[in-house]
Amino acid sequence: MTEFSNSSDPLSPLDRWKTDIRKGKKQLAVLIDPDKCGEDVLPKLLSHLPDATTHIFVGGSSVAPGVTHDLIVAIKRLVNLPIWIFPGDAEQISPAADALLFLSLVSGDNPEYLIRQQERAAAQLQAIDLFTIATGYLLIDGGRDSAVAKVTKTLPLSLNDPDKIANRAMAALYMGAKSIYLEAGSGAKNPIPATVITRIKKQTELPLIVGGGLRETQQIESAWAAGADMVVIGTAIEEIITNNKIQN
Ligand code: 1GP
Repeated sequence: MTEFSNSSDPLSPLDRWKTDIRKGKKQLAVLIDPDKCGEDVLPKLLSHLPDATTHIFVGGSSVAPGVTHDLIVAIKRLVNLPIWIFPGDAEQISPAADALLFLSLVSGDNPEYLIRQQERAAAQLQAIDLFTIATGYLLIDGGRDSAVAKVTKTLPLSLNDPDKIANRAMAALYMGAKSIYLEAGSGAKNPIPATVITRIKKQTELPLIVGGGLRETQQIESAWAAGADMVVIGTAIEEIITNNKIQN
């Protein structure tokens, strides 16, 4: 692993992001799940990215080995946006990406997603050139069962205990996290509330990613206004394909 990204940007992906944060530039990441988006529909999907899109995230809860890499290579041929891996597990690492969110699921108590997957990832990262962003990943109750909870066999943090959410995020900071990801779960009924976003941003002062259940422009702008530095949308974009809204 080196400190440099694959792009021509002299700044690392993290330093670029922090610079943008200082300038007040909010980020929008579109999540592409290799399980739900094959290379056949990719050109149509990418041609319908929101204008505000700054990043592409690639990853899913259960993706077969090799699929993520091939999809990243295909995306790179079609768009000139930074591609960050948002991995469901260590099989989704690819040197073709610009950065890897090195996640630790600190909301849960399952060692598989606190250190074991990370151990597998570390074994691979020593042999490739991929920039990593250590990220404390917190699953918070979004009002609906989530794939993350199911796959990781962890419970989301309750909104009734905001101190616990804050303490888990602070624990991630003290363990060396460079960013925090507040996740309501893909397709969440209730996105992360503004009060939680504001508190976690204020307390950790780390670059903050927020996702899960965001589909309207107004919701995205509210998350940014509350303190999110980067907002992630997945389902809303996937529906462009599944609803056959894209014309040939
Ligand atoms: C899931 O936060 C992301 O990990 C995106 O969620 O699919 O609900 O947009 P949605």
